[in-house]
Amino acid sequence: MVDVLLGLQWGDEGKGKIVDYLAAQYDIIARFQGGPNAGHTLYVDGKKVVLRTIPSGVFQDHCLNLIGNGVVIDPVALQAELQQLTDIRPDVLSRLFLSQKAHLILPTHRALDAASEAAKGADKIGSTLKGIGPAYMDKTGRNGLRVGDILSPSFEKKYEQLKAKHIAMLQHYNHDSEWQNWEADFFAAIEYMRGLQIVNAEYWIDEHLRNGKKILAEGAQGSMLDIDYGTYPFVTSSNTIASGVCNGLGVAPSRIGDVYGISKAYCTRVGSGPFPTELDDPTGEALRKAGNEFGAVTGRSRRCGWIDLVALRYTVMLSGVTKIILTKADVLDGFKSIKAATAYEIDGDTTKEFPFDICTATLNPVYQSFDGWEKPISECKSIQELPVNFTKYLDFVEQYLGTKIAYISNGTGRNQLLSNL
Ligand code: 2SA
Ligand code: MG
Repeated sequence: MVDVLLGLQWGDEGKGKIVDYLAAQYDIIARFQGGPNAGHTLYVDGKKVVLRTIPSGVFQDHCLNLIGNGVVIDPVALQAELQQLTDIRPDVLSRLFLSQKAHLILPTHRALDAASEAAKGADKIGSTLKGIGPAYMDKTGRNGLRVGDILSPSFEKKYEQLKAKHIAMLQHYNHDSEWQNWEADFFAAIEYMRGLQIVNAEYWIDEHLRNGKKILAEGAQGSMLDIDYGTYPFVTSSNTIASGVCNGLGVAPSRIGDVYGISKAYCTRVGSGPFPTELDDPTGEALRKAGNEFGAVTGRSRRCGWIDLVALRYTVMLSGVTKIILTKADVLDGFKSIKAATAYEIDGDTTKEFPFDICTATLNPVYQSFDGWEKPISECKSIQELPVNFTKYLDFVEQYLGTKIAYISNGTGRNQLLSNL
């Protein structure tokens, strides 16, 4: 079976720490969507490492790591990341595999991303500007270049053809860019990638599954950024929910096992777009400070607010989540009172459904309040030690979502993860 781990909010739920913990139980960790817009933070031997394209199993000596066909790869970013990793774990390359069907991010994709965002002005998406959107556009537009193409003698010709199209588009945008200065690095990185293990990934996975290997599919970004079900158009360009695993790895639905959904005990969003429970006040500021809410890739400060159970119930439903993992619960330690949105009030009507017109509706969350807890949960070593008020909050969330909260992360430390199984 292929188990899935994904974010249930707008990204940055703390997936890196959880996948690093769960990786011990798996033989293979596979990324199925997104690209270097992801930032999965791990602490290895006390050192902070941010993974962007590489699966989070690289620090487990027994784990193989696959970058699946649903991922878009920036060769330059991949090479830089791998060089940093091989300093820490020299054997990383022998355990890394790339799908030949994964698409490439070209220098001109990055230029187009910047041009498109600049043209949107105040309506900009808040993209990480890594070229993600334009690369996926070329994929669905049937113009893209894939990893397998780099092994063909006609690669440069295909590259020039696609680049010519991009140059025409950039002229339309009339946007200044230095993409010409990025081409030398791009081709050096392509040469580097030719030395990596490029595989027919759907057969590779099938063979491992037949041999009884356990695979964990590692999601990036979050469910509310899904291209189909997120807060469109303020989303990323891939399917971040569980169904993305089938397309992004070539795995049949009948082979999907557990779906681990990660949610913070509160909520954050980076970039533009609707965020119903956002707190643009001192409480939001206190959450940002306590939770150190700044982007792993771009360093951007994250918007903060209370947990949104309407949105969570929606994403738990979309992915058929079997186990919830609640992260950063300790961040709420210092708060006297904690809230959870249980419904939305829109034009006098109350709903528990996530609405279509989320971008235009005037919406007020309906909140349930909880008393803060008597002692810091960061100090608890087991579920039994948790303060009563925290347990009340936990039970409420579990019942609202109708899904088990299997683990609670109560600090950044690798051992600060309480099992509730
Ligand atoms: P993009 O880059 O074009 O896919 O951006 C489109 C929207 O998706 C959001 N997005 C993210 N949101 C949270 N975390 C992300 N990854 C990094 C991290 C972000 C960072 O893990 O910390 O370092 O700032 C991520 N990637 C994309 C983005 O904000 C847009 O709203
Ligand atoms: Mg992140």
